[in-house]
Amino acid sequence: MTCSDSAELRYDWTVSEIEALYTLPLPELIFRAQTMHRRFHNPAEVQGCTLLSIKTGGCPEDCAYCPQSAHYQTGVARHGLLSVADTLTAATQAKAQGATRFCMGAAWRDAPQGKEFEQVLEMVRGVRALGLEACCTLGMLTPEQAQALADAGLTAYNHNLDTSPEFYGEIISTRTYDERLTTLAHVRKAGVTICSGGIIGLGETRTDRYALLQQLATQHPHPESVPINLLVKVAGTPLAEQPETDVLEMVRMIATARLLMPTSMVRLSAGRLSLSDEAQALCFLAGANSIFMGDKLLTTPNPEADRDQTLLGKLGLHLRPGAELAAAQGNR
Ligand code: SAM
Ligand code: DTB
Ligand code: SF4
Repeated sequence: MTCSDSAELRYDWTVSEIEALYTLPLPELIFRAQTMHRRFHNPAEVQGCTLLSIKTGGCPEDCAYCPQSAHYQTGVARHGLLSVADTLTAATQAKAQGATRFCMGAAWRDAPQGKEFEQVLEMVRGVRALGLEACCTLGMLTPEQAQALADAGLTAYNHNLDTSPEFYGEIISTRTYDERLTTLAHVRKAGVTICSGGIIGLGETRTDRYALLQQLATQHPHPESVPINLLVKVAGTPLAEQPETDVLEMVRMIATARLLMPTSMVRLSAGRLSLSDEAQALCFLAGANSIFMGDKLLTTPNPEADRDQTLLGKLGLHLRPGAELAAAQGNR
């Protein structure tokens, strides 16, 4: 990115400006988003990320969408912290399947102190040693924990804002929006990049989506990574019977995120099993440039690897090469 490009980035977006973009005629919105996308990213390239649930279920938080909350009976089997060896085996497989980012998720309210945290640091060092980007999502962090993760080489910390400040209390009662923002500030201060986005389909209004996007796009710098999730409805959670969300809302959300945060990775995250190939193609046209690969997200299903290979092949898109391959290609 050149200085003149970065000078164009804005951090003062108003809700009415965001609404004006989100509600553009769809072809115009996609055209503008794709034009912006091409200024900062390779339009034929998609980053593959792989998720691993390193600690599953039994979470004390009550996030209404989440199969891992201890407040709901969802049938998700609880599992304590995985070993470093098992985690690195999964990371090695992810790399072999073309992923360049490995994301480790733990169903904790806040990251623990002591031995378990040391184990996570060891995982981060191991993932980085494989040449992969390492991302963690462990709940709330203290400034010291954020620094320790930075020192271990963590690339990114995922901590979603999920929805608007106004609607947040309808979805989660066990923590506040401000607590979320505080952890993000600790992560930023430690020099780890931020992965923060949200979910659509929770019963929020479009205005809630504009407000979420405003929260993200007024951070300075913007989150380097913005995952946009479509609710995966899980039996036993309060949102199990939520009405279907029009997939074009996902496209509008991605396109608007791309326009507001041009240099960020916009990740087409949970919910791809509800999207046709055509809907996913529209998401890529709208500026999404990353997907989660592999047949499982954290606890819910995701498209099989061969279906994704076929989809990317049909669209003429390719996975972003890993650092080793990119260096080899550069040396040719
Ligand atoms: N406990 C950590 C936290 O909340 O930050 C990390 C794990 S949590 C599963 C990470 C994100 O996954 C949530 O913030 C939410 O946006 C997304 N997520 C969880 N359940 C989902 C579902 N059923 N459908 C779509 N996205 C979901
Ligand atoms: C994000 O925004 N989505 C991913 C990742 N960040 C950690 C998680 C999606 C989880 C979907 C529900 C599940 O599989 O448990
Ligand atoms: Fe816990 Fe995260 Fe699920 Fe909320 S989203 S219940 S914090 S694992």
